[in-house]
Amino acid sequence: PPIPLSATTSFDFEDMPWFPKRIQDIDLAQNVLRYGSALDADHPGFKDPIYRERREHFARIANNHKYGKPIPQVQYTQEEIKTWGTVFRELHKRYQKHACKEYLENWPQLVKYCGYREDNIPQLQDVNIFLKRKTGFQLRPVAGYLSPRDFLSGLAFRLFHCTQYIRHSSDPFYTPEPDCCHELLGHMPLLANPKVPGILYKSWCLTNNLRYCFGQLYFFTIEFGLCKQNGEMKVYGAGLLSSVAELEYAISHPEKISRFDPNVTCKQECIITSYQLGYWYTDSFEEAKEKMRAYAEGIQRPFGIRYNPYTQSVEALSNE
Ligand code: NLE
Ligand code: FE2
Repeated sequence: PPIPLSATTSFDFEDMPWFPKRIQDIDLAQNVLRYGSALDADHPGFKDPIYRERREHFARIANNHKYGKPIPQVQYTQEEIKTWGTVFRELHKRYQKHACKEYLENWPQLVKYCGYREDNIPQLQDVNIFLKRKTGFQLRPVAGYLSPRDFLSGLAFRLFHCTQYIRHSSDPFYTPEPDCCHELLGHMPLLANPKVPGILYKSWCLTNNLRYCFGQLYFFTIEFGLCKQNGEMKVYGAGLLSSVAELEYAISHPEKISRFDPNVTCKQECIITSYQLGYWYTDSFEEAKEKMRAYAEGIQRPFGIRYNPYTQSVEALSNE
């Protein structure tokens, strides 16, 4: 079994590209890839100066955040709450039939403890406190699409990066970026489920040379995955569970849904600005976890790595 590297061994983290070793190092791993505070031209909010200003406000909250500080409360506008309400109502009609059971299980608690309602956008800090207690996950505000590397690094410390702004009101049913509807309705119910985290979230991280592939697998499971339950196809991917339009699209195109196989799936291109070219399913939710575990075990690394939950830091281990 791996043993901690002692001072006498020559292995040195300095030989590796930098990555966070302690939870507070995550403050230094915040490369927002797209949009951020400067929106791209094809974004529905690009021509709306009020929306852009609002996004600046959210970007400031995210950029000023330091690990351990509470996430500031946000006073959402009437228009923002209306957009949320539309998304919430329309998705709700579909969840009973299409969402996997692990997703549905936590709704009553999210309503009770986090203010999940059609007329209220839950506050990230309330969800943060709830999650910490349920599964040990913590949230951190982020200004937009985070680079996969930084996003996966956060997961190593059970830190999930969450956007806090909402999509533009002109298109409530699909947005290319993550937004609070996506985080709160897509991700939180599964992150709050103690049966789920484990391998699906945990060991993405710290596989420096293979992060790219892990990014793809994360994308086609956690973001867009499906699984069978009682013989029926169910959705667990957050990108589908937060988009009325793509959810409808995916479930009405069974020919686009193939059996998940990490070695095949990781070659498929991730599409960020429109629907996916294909989706992947497993025969059960557990099968997705098992396949990921097996895949992660097969990876060759120059050193082993262990997360120390007491110090919330990572330690290198000799592979001998
Ligand atoms: N397309 C999704 C939605 O409209 O909710 C967001 C995807 C974020 C990866
Ligand atoms: Fe997501």
